[in-house]
Amino acid sequence: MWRASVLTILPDVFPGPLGASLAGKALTSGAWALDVVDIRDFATDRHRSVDDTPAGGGPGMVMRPDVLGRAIDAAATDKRPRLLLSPRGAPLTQERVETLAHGPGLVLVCGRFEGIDERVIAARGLEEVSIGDYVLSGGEIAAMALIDACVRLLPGVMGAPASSAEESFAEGLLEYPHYTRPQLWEGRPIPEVLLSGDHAKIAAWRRSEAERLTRERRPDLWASRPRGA
Ligand code: JD8
Repeated sequence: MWRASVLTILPDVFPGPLGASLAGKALTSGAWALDVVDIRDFATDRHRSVDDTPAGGGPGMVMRPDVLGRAIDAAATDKRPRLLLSPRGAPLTQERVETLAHGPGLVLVCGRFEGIDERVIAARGLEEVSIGDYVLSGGEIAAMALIDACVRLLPGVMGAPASSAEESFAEGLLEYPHYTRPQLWEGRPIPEVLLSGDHAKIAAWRRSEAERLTRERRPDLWASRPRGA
């Protein structure tokens, strides 16, 4: 079974939103598993310390390599990828998410404070990944985002298995606009083509809207969208 092991000093925040909706039902029904490891359980002093002052001085605190190393050794004896959520990591992509969802699962290390001791990254073979160019206060929310992105791709988790291949993102496009009833809301109608019953025409309209939105909002995605071989 696909398994995410999350190492954190905030174990109470999990499963959080991963316990709700389709991911939550799939968790309850055993389609995937979540282990939450409290890093503090691997501290050895009376105060259960996980952090210490930065070598060389400077602000904040740094997570200790000895405590984190023991937590990783206890959580991960298998060959799952070990990722460290970090703002300096490689940007996470849908392509990477698909690769990770096809594998055995993940070991995710969530840092806090100023970050973690550099030596533990090398010694435990952690690969740094980032969920985007903005600064969070720790890795937990990033870990949840990554797990959510993977779990929704697992067989039997999403409602409609056909829809992921069709998703605009797979084609390097943003989503087309969606509408539902009422047909007229606050003076705004649903585009007439969507009420026509002409499925070829609807598909063509959606495609052209997805392309227009991608050109306008994400010229970077538009320039590098996948083209048929
Ligand atoms: C983990 C500590 C905060 C980071 C000083 C205080 C991911 N895309 C992302 N943005 N931010 C994170 C992230 C931030 C984290 C930690 C992930 C652990 N912080 C630190 C360095 C600068 N602040 C992230 N994935």
